[in-house]
Amino acid sequence: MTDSTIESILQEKRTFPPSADFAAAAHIKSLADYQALYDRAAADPAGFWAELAQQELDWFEPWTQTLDWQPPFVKWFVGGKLNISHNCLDRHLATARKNKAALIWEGEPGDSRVLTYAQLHREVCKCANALKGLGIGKGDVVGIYMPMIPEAAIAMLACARIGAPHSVVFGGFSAEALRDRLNDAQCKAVITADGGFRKGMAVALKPQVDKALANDAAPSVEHVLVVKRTGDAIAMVEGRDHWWHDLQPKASAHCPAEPMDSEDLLFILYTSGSTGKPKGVVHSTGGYNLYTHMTLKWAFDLQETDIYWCTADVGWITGHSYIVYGPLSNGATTVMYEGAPSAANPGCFWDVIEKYGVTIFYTAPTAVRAFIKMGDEHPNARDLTSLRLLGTVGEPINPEAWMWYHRVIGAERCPIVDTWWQTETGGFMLTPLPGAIATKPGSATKPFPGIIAEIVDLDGNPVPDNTGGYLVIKHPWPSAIRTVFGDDDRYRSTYWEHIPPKDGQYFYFAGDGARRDEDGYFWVMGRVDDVVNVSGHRLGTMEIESALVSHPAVAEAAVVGKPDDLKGEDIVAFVILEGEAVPSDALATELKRHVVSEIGAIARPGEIRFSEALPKTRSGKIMRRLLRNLAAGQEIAGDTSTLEDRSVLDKLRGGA
Ligand code: 7RM
Repeated sequence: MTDSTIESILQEKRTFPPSADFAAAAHIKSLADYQALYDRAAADPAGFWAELAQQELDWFEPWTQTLDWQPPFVKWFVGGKLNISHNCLDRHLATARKNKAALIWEGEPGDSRVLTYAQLHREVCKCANALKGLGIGKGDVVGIYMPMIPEAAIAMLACARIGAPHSVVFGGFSAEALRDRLNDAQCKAVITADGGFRKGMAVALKPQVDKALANDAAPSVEHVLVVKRTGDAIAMVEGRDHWWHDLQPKASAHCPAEPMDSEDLLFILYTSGSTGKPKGVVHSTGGYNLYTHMTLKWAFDLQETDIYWCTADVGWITGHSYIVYGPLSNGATTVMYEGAPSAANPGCFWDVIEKYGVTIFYTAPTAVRAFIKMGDEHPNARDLTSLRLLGTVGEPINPEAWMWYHRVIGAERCPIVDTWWQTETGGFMLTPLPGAIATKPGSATKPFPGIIAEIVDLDGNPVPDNTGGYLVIKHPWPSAIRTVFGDDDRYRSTYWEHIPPKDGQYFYFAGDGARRDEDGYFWVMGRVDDVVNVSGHRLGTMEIESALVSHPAVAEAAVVGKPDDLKGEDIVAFVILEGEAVPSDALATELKRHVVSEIGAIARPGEIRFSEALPKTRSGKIMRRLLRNLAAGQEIAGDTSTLEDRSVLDKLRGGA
């Protein structure tokens, strides 16, 4: 965040209570109702969730134990059997939802498609059978590397249906990043497309898969299933590669959902941390189904007639939980959009809202800021009166952007639901319940019922109101990360050891700094670890450094975030070159391109700064805090006594 953002958040005093009309029709209608739910859940979390799981989901077999908490490992609804694809599809078919739109898709060059629940169920069953035909079954991990097309959701639900955990890799990741993820999860198959459309241009995907699999570099992968989307010519490897349009029509539309254990692995999703390679976050079936269902229903006050649109990509957790599973489990109509905001199409979001009469709209602060820049005339020229609720996620929203969203998009009528959560939490943790909790611009307000959140110091002691500290969660919740795939030690050390357990109390460490005000509202300030948040995308500085160092001209690199008005943060890389290499603009451009090819365009550094040395502690740790000051053009703040060689700072200042 920029200093001015922090300043304005600290001074923010405005509150926006729910309107009487909104509250009267909402699922949770008053602060007293929220408080009662919160207190009930806090007094007996297991009982609270058990009641909801019974009411809201279909179970093939009941569970025998609601919560099994053996810190830091948690299980929910032990022994229960269910299938999330059944809960998202089959159970709606016996109701009036059968012919309701489940998925509305708006493709980039003007394509569109609507699938009713009955149609989506049919497509999912066929895809599930096609996968079975390739020998994919329960427990086999399937990689999904797709553009934003209905087949991405169909593929996810088909995997879930047969008990094959999916591992979705964002379509913007490079072949290298894809290969690492396929290998880590030991994927047996990959579902992809020839390509997709991004800002009006075709972007190739299958050639990236070919590159990832070349020279047997991902030997676990036996099959590649390819959707034809762009129609661009691609190579097909005999025996390995199969066209979706060949297999799908031949497959039977009858495929019973596999009864899954509540704790069976539903999916793996890779996310960045402060050290090492990305972590495979593991989510299991029952708790995840329940929690994404309940949070969407209550925090977005989902009603039967809503047209709900989340602008995320299915490659991120937001797409998993709140484009696919949460909305479909609730029997809602979910909109999926292949496009992205761009100056060339400054009205694109507002066109989609007008075209489909979107009632609930969920996007990221970075998108809001981009649209502010493009001008009010674009939203003002569209009919946005269908909207009744606006959501935001991904990074702290600055009060200026909040107010614009409220005024220009929400016409001062729509509650703004700022949801704080993470890949690891599976669903919203801090969020207003819009009929109950007054909002404050820049605050994700209060914990969802059942979530015990606290701001503590490194010893686990709560800090006073309005004092910065670490955001922790003190009781397990149903959709909590179960482990890091294949690495229980890393799970333990990343989330449970930063703040050591005390008197039997464990602290889930979120990695965010935050404070709580005198009204009990949480204000999340941003990451306290070496993670940068660029346009709401989470990237480990270490991953980018490794990519840079893999270039022959680079000896050493240190990456930090720098405040950016539009993206929240931008990436600045301090680079020390190998002996022969000479700094130049051309080399800087080449290094940026190299990072893009190693990780993907989301990781492209905004700035490369060549330097002769990096500020290090005597134990050899790069002092990123100092680099952050330099990158932001600020004076070096705080203690520099641990610095090994103080002359480095002068060199860096001079060399910048
Ligand atoms: C859903 C998602 C998680 C990190 C998290 C925060 C930041 C997300 C908010 C937010 C302030 C918010 N998953 N973050 N939402 N910060 N207010 N409403 O983004 O795993 O990709 O990122 O994003 O730092 O730790 S994520």
